[in-house]
Amino acid sequence: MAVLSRGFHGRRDDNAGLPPGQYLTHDFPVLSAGPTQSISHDRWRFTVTSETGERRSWDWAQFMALPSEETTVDIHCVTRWSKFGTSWRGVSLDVLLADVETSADYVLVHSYGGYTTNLPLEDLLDGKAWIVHEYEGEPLDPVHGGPARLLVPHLYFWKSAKWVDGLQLTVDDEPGFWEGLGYHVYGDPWREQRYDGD
Ligand SMILES: Nc1nc2c(c(=O)[nH]1)N[C@H]1C(S)=C(S)[C@@H](COP(=O)(O)O)O[C@H]1N2
Ligand SMILES: [Mo]
Repeated sequence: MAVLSRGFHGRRDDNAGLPPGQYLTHDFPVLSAGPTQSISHDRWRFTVTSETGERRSWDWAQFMALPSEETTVDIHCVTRWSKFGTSWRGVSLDVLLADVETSADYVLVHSYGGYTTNLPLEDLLDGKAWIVHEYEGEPLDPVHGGPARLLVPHLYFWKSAKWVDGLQLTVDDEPGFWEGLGYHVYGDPWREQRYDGD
């Protein structure tokens, strides 16, 4: 009798790995608070600004010359869809922040188009976040934030700013776009921190 491997699909077959209140989706929804930004590689820049106003900036060629890595992660949107095993290529924030001197504890992430989102600096460090420019082996589609977006998979996906253009290091935790509209200041999907006060 043939023994069928139940492990072939692994946990992808069931709800293990799904944070509370989430459902699994296999397509890739697009959620944008405004229009898709169209940023050419010529115009693209990524700038880190410290709390003292010191700046560090990369153009596209400089950014692409940095060591990049592939990462495969599960993502969780606060509108309750989760997607397992998404694979990306990008530059770790550990690389981009390596030479930045700061005593700030928070970051306000800025995007082309004006979107912002906030998080503690430590949530961007130690292999937890990337500026990604490829999805599933292809250049990142503009609807999903191309040419480059932030990827912080351990927090709700609204923290993963599309069309990212910089990080502002801040001493205090300053609410970004959704955080200012009542969403949770931190947004841990495992603790179901959807809204302010959760
Ligand atoms: N610049 C920008 N980044 C953004 C958003 C946005 O509206 N603008 N939406 C956020 C939200 S709520 C989610 S769920 C994800 C959606 O990413 P996707 O459209 O690639 O699925 O992007 C996040 N990053
Ligand atoms: Mo979202």
